[in-house]
Amino acid sequence: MADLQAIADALIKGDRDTVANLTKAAIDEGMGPKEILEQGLIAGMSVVGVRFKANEVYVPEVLIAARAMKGGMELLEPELIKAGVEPLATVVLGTVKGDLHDIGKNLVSMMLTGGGLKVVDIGTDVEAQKFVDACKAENAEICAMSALLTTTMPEMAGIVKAMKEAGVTTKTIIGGAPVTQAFADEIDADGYAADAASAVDVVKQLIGA
Ligand code: B1M
Repeated sequence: MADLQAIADALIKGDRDTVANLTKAAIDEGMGPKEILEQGLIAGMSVVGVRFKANEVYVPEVLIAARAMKGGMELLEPELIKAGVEPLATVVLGTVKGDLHDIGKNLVSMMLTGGGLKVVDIGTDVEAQKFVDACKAENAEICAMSALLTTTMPEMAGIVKAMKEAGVTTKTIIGGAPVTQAFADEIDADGYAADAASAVDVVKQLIGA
């Protein structure tokens, strides 16, 4: 009998090969892909998220855990598609115009993926209109923006405004080192997260998951 807790434990340790081997064994045994995803991979990534938020692990450990998760996901994705398992929601994610910082954004992407969400990463230095277009094209539930510079934070206000003007109902979430809840309130963003793990909680709250 495949051991889903062992998949979660290997993911927490960042042991990509073990995650892949155990995931393959579980698939070969005929275990449901949704079960493997939720009780194995997502369960492991959630622990990493909690530890990251508590400063018990740092960026390198999260990156290694995300790589291990990818090792399992590569095998699981075709099974999830075959079984018609949908992601919880689609998130369009990018760093705002004028801003090239992407390490935090990439971490947010990994944690959201680890939380069972589909992430459409539209990159760095992204103009407001591109956020709007991507949210429409992807029929995204969430538009997630990252900014690391005080000079690029105002771009977020422009994106929230452009979404409203375009009649796009996608909810907005913002984050990045200089960004605060007060700023999110000021620009009328729907959510704010201080770190990548909290972004998963806030997105899930916004979609009512
Ligand atoms: Co830049 N840089 N940088 N930089 N850089 C900072 C941000 C700075 C604080 C350094 C400093 O002066 N002390 C400063 C900003 C000052 C300010 O505006 N307040 C700064 C500056 C000034 C600049 C340049 C202007 C420097 C220059 O050229 N004169 C320039 C700007 C370029 C541009 O963007 N147009 C610049 C360039 C660069 C590099 C290219 C060299 C490089 C970026 C490489 C890359 O990203 N690929 C770089 C780096 C690495 C940094 C520091 C050192 C590290 C940033 C980082 O990756 N942190 C940074 C100083 C620092 O933070 N110590 C600095 C690690 C990352 C995991 O954290 O991105 O905060 P962070 O993400 C966190 C949270 O913020 C949150 O979750 C993440 C993980 O928990 N989060 C979200 C992020 N996005 C989120 C979105 C969410 C939710 C949470 O929801 C959607």
